Amino acid sequence: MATGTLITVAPTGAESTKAEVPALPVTLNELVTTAKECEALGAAVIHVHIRDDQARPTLDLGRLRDTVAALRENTDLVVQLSTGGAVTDPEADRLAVLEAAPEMASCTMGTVNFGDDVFLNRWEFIVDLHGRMQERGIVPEYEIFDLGHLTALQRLLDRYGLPAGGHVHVDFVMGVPGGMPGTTPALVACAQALRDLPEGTTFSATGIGRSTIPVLLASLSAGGHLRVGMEDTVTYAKGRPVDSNMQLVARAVGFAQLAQRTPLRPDEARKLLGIPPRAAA
Ligand code: KMH
Ligand code: ZN
Repeated sequence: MATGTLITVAPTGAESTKAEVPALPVTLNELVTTAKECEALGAAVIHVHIRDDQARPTLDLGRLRDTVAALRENTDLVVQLSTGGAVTDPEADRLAVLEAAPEMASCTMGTVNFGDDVFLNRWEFIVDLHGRMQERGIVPEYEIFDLGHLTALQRLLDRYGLPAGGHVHVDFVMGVPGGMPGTTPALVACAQALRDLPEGTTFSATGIGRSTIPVLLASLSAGGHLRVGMEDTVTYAKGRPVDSNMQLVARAVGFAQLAQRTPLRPDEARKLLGIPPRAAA
């Protein structure tokens, strides 16, 4: 049973526009400020999507490298780059994200309908991403949008071996229109299915939109960890837009403390996830 709570902040995402969500951090300055404040509140990992000068999603490698460097310089957070990008990003650009050498990167375990779009993750692409992360010592977070993605993960690990660091960590992304619902029964089904994955596999969970709070509570009670942030949640309560990522992290910290599952510090998160300590990296 987990004791501390790993809190990941996903501050930006690729879906919301700055025009519609003015509080979204889209510049490097805004991202670093958000990261520092979220770390001070109790986040240990940051899941990063970046934007260009027009605030559009980009996978520009130079910007990704600058982002990794700036976050490392200004925080102790575990930096997890998104290889999911936006639904329009080509596979080659998504693979090239790894050249920015983050400690961690996301790896989505299957294709899923994504609102009116399709988030395409072919098997061969997943195998390639997994292998490149192994070669580079980048620790994956396996993104699970549907129950079957866990079966795909089992197949991946059986055929191609454990990830860098040897620990398996998954993130249930729930409530995407086209994926699994953000409900307690769905979370319990996923948590149960982890029995077929390597012993010690850990999970975090996030619920998109109005499933945010049900998923947060279900994950804490099932021994899971939390991902929160404006990538997934732009409404704090009915009719009330989110003011900032800090507001969402503060709420998650409050719930974790109520559950007597104190937030993990970044060094504790590295230990949990199989990432070398920063001084030794
Ligand atoms: N933006 C979504 C299409 C990830 O970061 O790896 C994909 C996503 C998953 O957000
Ligand atoms: Zn993402």
